Amino acid sequence: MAVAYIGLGANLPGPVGPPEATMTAAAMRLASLGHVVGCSALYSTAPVGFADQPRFLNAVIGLEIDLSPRELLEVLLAIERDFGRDRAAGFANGPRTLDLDVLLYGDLVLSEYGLEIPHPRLSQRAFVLIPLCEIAPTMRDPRSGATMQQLLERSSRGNALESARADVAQVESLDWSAVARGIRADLRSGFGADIADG
Ligand code: PH2
Ligand code: MG
Ligand code: MG
Repeated sequence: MAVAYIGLGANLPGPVGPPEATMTAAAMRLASLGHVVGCSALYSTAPVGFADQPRFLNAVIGLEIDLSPRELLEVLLAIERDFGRDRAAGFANGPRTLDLDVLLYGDLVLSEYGLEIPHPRLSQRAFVLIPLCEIAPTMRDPRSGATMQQLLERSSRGNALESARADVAQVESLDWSAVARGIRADLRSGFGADIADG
């Protein structure tokens, strides 16, 4: 068993509806893969890397799973496809119906074809670090030894943390809250009860 943190992102409508519907349905799919140890709020984020596209919705979920990193990647790619992701039609940093990234997998450091863990751009991306810090601020990046909180502070040293936070705004979503509450209810009834609320 390992605890993996998965980043979710979406900024195009897909088969189940707008990005908000995709994110909530994808969160339920992820929850079914293992035992959820953390679920962030939903964030509306300014696009990074390619500006001329809609804002993204982003979130992070922590999952205790019984899958190898490669098996997890394959499952995430299959879920992306189920939610309309067409990699042949897309491009790097471009718009997508659903993006599921392995951010961390325990303290594993791995660099293989198509799979780099921790995620290579983890430490630069406020849209990942802010939701990660919400659920696991003291977790350490196995490469640098820095905590997620430290990575967030360092990433926004050039521009102010305030402006990084303005680009990553928590959104109220009844659907997402319902899913997150359901996941937390599972936590309360299971062995993750100590991290249920927050
Ligand atoms: N994903 C990217 C590129 N840029 N920007 C935001 N705000 N959120 C994302 O998830 C995102 C991005 C490539 O995966
Ligand atoms: Mg990504
Ligand atoms: Mg991806």
